[in-house]
Amino acid sequence: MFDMIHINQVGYLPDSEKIAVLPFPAESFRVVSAAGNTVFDGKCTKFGFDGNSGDTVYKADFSEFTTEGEYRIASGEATSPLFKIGKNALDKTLRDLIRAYYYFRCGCELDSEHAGVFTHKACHTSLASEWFDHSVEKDVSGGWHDAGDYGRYVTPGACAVAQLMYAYILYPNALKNLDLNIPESGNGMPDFLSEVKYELNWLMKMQKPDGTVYHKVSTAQHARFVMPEKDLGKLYLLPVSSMATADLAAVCALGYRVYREFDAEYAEKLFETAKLSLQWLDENPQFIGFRNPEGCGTGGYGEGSDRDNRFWAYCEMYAATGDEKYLEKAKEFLVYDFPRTEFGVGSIGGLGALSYLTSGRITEDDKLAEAFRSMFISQAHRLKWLADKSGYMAAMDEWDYGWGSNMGLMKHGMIFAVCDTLCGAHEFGVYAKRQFDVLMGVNAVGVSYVSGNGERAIRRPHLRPAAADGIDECIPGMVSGGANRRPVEETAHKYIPKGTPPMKSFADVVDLYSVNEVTIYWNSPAVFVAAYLLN
Ligand code: 9MR
Ligand code: ZN
Repeated sequence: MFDMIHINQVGYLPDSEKIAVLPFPAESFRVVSAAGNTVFDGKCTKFGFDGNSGDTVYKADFSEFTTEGEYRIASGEATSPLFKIGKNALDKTLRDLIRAYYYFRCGCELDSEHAGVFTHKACHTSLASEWFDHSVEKDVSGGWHDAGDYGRYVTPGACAVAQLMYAYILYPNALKNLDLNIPESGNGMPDFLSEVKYELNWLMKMQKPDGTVYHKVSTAQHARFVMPEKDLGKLYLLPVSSMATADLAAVCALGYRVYREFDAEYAEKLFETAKLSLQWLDENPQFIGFRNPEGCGTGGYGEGSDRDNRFWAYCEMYAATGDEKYLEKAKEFLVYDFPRTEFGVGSIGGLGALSYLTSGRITEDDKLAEAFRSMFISQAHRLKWLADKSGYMAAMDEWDYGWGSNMGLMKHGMIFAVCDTLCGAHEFGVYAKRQFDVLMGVNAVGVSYVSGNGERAIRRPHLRPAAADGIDECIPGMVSGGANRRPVEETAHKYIPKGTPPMKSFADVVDLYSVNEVTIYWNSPAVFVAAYLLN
């Protein structure tokens, strides 16, 4: 085993904090240029034992070195992957993280002009039938595949587009002028919003005339590892849920706020869609959960309650309209004790709080706004405490290393960013950056969890097109689920021996869906954090 130095493998903005982690005893380190010259010398500091990795780590802080260029960190014989220092060091990563959504698109051809080598024919374009009444057929083509599988599920889709729209609301400078090279490029709307619109259009198709919303559309079982256009199984619309109904109302009301300035007619359509679902929610307070019916094996995304979803929907409608009756409704849900700082999937009340704080409707000593801010701040204090006691500066406890742990990591980054941007708690900003560094390689396996970004980036995610396309190179910009201390696959122990510490419970292996899958709602919090850093 060779010694490896862990670093953000894409790099650092010149003035940003820069800390490499060495999981072995070291007194000093060097910053070495790509050409092999030492350009900076520094002393390491001992951090000590890190429980989640089992490593005793040393840190190399070279924040004061700001010269743009490409470097490695070296100490003795050990080196780090190559990384950049520069104003543009993170640009490709942000763009790739967003362009990943183009690769997730369903229902259209991905052509070589926009997809490069990762083309495929239009997929999943046939009509879908209701699961319990096949005679009811509907066109619900479009949207993004959820993940490594080809299902399209409303609640995770709503969560992803909401996080993306909030990234846009809070960090427009990083996003509005991006040229994403998608078919809509040049149409007068920021490319970022055109990509998000692709999913919103699909979400609206999932609404029934009475305002309720189908929970998902998928084949009965997950497809084999084939290209999407080869997945020709019959498509089914699965029963409506009150979570899907509330989430659709919420994202459409949010979309109304975001798209109004670019396309009034589209914004109006979003608004009418939101109103229809919200009206159903008003008249139907009962919880309609979701469980896969017998014979359906695709993603379930069940939830135990819809109160957070309903709370979020009313908050968004208030933000969209300023109508106090929606605010009163939202407040009614605050008697329940769902988390107020969760940005989804599954628990989404934090988006209601974000909605209120960004509504432009809060007054100077607004009590509710104060309450939401202090909830974000107290959550950030807890997370800061975790990050400070982590050798890798990860705001993660042992239990956070479960299925999709990188979503948790990035959502914690979002909390820190929100504290800086909306709560006046600027001391948390650097912690958002540190979570991003962890994702990009400052972690116990020395892996960049974003495909195509970093010398040691993941290459074999559990992603059907990436595995079936016969192309060795991986589709870029995909965020892997990451370390999972309880992988569910029978073969997992071959790659991750029993007793492996939580932060090391990772393997870049296509079969391990509970470790190395990718999803639209694991990319979205990473987009949010990267946009925060680049705004
Ligand atoms: O992300 C989900 C994870 O939290 C659950 O434990 C797991 C099992 O229900 O399902 C995950 O979601 C998957 C979904 O069911 C289907 N698409 C891929 C998702 C990520 O693995
Ligand atoms: Zn498809």
